[in-house]
Amino acid sequence: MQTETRNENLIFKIPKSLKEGTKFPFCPGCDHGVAVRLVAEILDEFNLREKTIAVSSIGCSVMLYDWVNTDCVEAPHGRALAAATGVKRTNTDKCVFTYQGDGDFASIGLAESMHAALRGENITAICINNTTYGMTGGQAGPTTIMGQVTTTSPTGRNKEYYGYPIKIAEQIALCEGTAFAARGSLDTVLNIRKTKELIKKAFEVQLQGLGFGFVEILSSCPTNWRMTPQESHERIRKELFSVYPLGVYKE
Ligand SMILES: Cc1ncc(C[n+]2csc(CCOP(=O)(O)OP(=O)(O)O)c2C)c(N)n1
Ligand code: SF4
Repeated sequence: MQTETRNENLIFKIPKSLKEGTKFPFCPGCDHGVAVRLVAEILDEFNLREKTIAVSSIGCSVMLYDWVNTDCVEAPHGRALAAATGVKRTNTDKCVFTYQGDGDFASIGLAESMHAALRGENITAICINNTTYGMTGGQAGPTTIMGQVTTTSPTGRNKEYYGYPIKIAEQIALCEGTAFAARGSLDTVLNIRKTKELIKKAFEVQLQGLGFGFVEILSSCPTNWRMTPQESHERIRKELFSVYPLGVYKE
């Protein structure tokens, strides 16, 4: 008779920093789930679960509050980094991070985001760039690329009517208070691994008290892009990498 051998290290486990038994809150194939898991794995690895206060925002990223197994506050409508500033300044021994969409971070809350970086707040900020307002139905957002068709740019984004997209990581890197700014992607396993290293760095600078740590993550929105998950990852490679190059912009 054959004996079954199990290598426990190869069995996928839910990080302790995520609540077990929570229903997957995102659309099938959405990369938000991968991004949240990476953050949770890092909190586990740094043994930060008991010391962390998460700040969720508005948009699909708000689902973080149902899922993360740390203390959490919600600061909707672009105010995540303003709220996180207060949370961190009154709890200097805690690890504080925000989890925001590109619309929340770079349009609705651009002033709050930019000024937190300029002030060098000792906070980690994660921004999911899916080039659209996901939760509200796929409208054009600050990161919608030129020519992209959305529900509010039915003939594609053009400079005359909509202006140009914002390159968030590059802009945040220009702020003097920024200690770390980078852009990763979730389109392949390799890029997921690299993105995890970038998020780790953004937490490390906070733990070392160096200032604002930021990672922008290129992420799919299969529902509003009207694509399969596979096609969405293809789109990231074909259309987004040239506009939003991956890499570290400030360290
Ligand atoms: C000032 C303001 N305008 C509009 C809205 C409506 N709103 C709620 S969620 C959302 C989309 C957020 O999109 P994004 O941050 O890109 O996150 P995603 O849903 O794509 O993850 C919008 C526009 C709002 N909450 N506040
Ligand atoms: S609408 Fe888009 S970003 Fe939001 S959960 Fe669905 S696929 Fe993800």
